[in-house]
Amino acid sequence: MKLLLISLQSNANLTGLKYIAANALASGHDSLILLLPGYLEKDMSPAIEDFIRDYNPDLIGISLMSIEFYPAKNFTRLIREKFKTPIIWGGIHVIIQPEECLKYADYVCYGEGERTVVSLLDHLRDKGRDVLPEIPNIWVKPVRNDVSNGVNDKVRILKRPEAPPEMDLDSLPPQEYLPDYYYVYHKDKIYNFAKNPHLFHKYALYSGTCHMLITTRGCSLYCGYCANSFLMNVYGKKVRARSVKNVMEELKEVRKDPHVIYINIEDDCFFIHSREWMRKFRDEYKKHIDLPFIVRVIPTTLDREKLFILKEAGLSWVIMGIQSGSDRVNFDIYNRKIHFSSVMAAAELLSKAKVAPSYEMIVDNPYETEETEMETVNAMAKLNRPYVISLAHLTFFPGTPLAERATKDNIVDPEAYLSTYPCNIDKTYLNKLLFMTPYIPRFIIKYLNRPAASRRPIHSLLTNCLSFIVKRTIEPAMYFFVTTRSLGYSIKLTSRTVFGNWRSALIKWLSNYLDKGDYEYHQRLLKARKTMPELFDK
Ligand code: B12
Repeated sequence: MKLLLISLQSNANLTGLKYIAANALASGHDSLILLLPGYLEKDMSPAIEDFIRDYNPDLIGISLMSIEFYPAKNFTRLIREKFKTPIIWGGIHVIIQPEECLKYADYVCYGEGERTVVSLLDHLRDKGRDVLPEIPNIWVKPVRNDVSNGVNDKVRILKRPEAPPEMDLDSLPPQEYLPDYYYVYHKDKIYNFAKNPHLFHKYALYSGTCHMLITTRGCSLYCGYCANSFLMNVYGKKVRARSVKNVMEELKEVRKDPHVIYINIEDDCFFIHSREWMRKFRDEYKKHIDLPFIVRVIPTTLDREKLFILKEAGLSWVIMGIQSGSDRVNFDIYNRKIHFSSVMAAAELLSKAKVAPSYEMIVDNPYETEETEMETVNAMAKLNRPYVISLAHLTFFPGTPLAERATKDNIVDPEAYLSTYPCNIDKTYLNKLLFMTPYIPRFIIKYLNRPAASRRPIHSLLTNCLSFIVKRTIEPAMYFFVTTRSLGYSIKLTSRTVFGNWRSALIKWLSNYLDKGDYEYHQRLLKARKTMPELFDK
């Protein structure tokens, strides 16, 4: 059977779909992945239509995060206009809104897709489409959707029981860096990525110089804003881990591509691995991979010994979620039971290990007060330097405890999360100041960090000027400095990173320069609201 997997994400980093495709292939089916970066057009391009017709899939799978809901709804309509192929939707948005998604797809996958999709392909092959599948994780509607006649949302939904999450992650074929079954729609044509690596480098994050992987699934925290707090209800609380051997199998293949100069481990909490795992990882990684790498850490799990083991293996960047400098906000609003004192201790360790620290903060939270925002600026100014900071706009994803609270309190537009890009943050005085905390002298921060009532025009002027300069010059310079420092000031490693990454560095600098967040996505959405208003109807 032939499976066509589609992503409408704007970049080419697709972990989940690569896993699904690899597993379908290993189970004797055929599979292709097609990336349609941000496709939100009224009509289907002839190149895409020809591609689907030539491949003639038995099943089309669409993967979506919430931000891709409108593009997925639109593209499903376009498929229905031309083809009769059954469509399954999967991904995080489907897990949080299965019933809504089933208005558009024939099937939705309520959970992990690797084995589920194979069971569905087997079912379609053996019993045909008219027999309703009874497959764990697959929700289905007895009557076929017909988008041209309106959606059949009145029809009873058959919810099949959930499949247990994959406990043995090692049993899944590892994802590849650039599989030969991966295609992209670019300038009205479809290209095979492996045959056109320059295109993969164009669409992949960090120009494809970074291979992204996950070594665990799940998280040890239950933060009120995070999808993990919802996923725990589906997958359970246990964090599932891959073995070092299995991770190395993936990385050894990736290492063969000279374009890859960094490894980016995307786990929510990499430090959940035992010290023994870390030691084994260090030995194997140094021997076979020996590239700088990035991990994410929860402040309370940052163990000194593990950190130094990883440092010996080549750890370069550590991304740590702090979210707020106010314990009140972290505890009472985010349900994140981490005192700022633990953050300070973790930051001190990172500073001793001379890794490059990047701290993630959540802003634009309607529950915050000016006082808690100022507290955050104060707290962040106390952390060991150097570090860089990234701010994300608080998005209320349905299903999360915080979204439920905000809906009850009536302070959030329940549809906003479908078009909110976290990098588009509000340009408020205190957000600008927070962004500058790692880069400007502390006495200036102290001088500027004051409530609106006591601010004078000079404060706003100074903050605006400094923020302009910091974004365009000091922040990029700091990135360069912390990277170089984390690489032990090695000229070889630094020049490889700088030259290898020049394109993504330039793009980041330009987007900082223009200060527009994800401008392109917003423009596309605005245009679609005019040309296809029906797409946005409930
Ligand atoms: C790695 C990661 C990324 C990577 C790669 C994403 C990818 N598509 O692979 C990158 C860096 C690109 C990324 C970007 C963003 N991310 Co992100 N990301 C993650 C993270 C940490 C892990 C995802 C992952 O690899 N999981 C492991 C794989 C195996 O699982 P999976 O992707 O869920 O896929 C499985 C199932 O969902 C299902 N499935 C998936 N697709 C399909 C399709 C079909 C047909 C079927 C049947 C099944 C199926 O089967 C898969 C295999 O088991 C999650 C957190 C989390 N815990 O999920 C956040 C998360 C998914 N990201 C999130 C967000 C908000 C974003 C951004 C919008 C914002 C940002 N942080 O910048 C951007 C948007 C990207 C875009 N659209 O352009 C949110 C999404 C919430 C939501 N409701 O949409 C999450 C959940 C984190 C959170 N804040 O709660 N992200």
